[in-house]
Amino acid sequence: MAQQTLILVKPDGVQRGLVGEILRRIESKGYRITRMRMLTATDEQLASHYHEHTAKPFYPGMAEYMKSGPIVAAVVEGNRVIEGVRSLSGATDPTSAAPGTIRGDLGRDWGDGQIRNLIHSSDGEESAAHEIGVWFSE
Ligand code: FUP
Repeated sequence: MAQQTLILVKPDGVQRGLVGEILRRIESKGYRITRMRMLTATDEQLASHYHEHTAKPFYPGMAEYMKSGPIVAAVVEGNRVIEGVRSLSGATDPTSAAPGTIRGDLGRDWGDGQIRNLIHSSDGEESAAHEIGVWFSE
């Protein structure tokens, strides 16, 4: 089976009308969307998805941001898709993310202290399997 990754178009991406543009970049690269849903994240889903970050000082603010509106969760497939979608996404900080990446082209600092970087993508096979289970549990 082809490798799978989990992506989230975060609330800023949905609110700004960038779902199509973000998914277009992933599909145009040649990867295949095999599952997709729009939902509003719960505290439980976020705590599981971000289990590595829940004890960090930025977590409460990030959780509020992630619950601030609907998100789009998708499973994306293809050979080396985890590495490929991370590369398309760009660095965590949208101000310094390279031009040509989703975060670099479409994101910025909005001056409220919260990193709003449009997309999440899994960083390894283990996290991809865990995260697919968080957002597609049924
Ligand atoms: P990334 O893998 O690029 O999505 O980034 P990380 O896993 O390091 O961080 C996950 C999310 O935590 C980021 F998208 C934004 C948020 N974060 C903060 O809000 N503040 C920080 O100092 C670091 C990360």
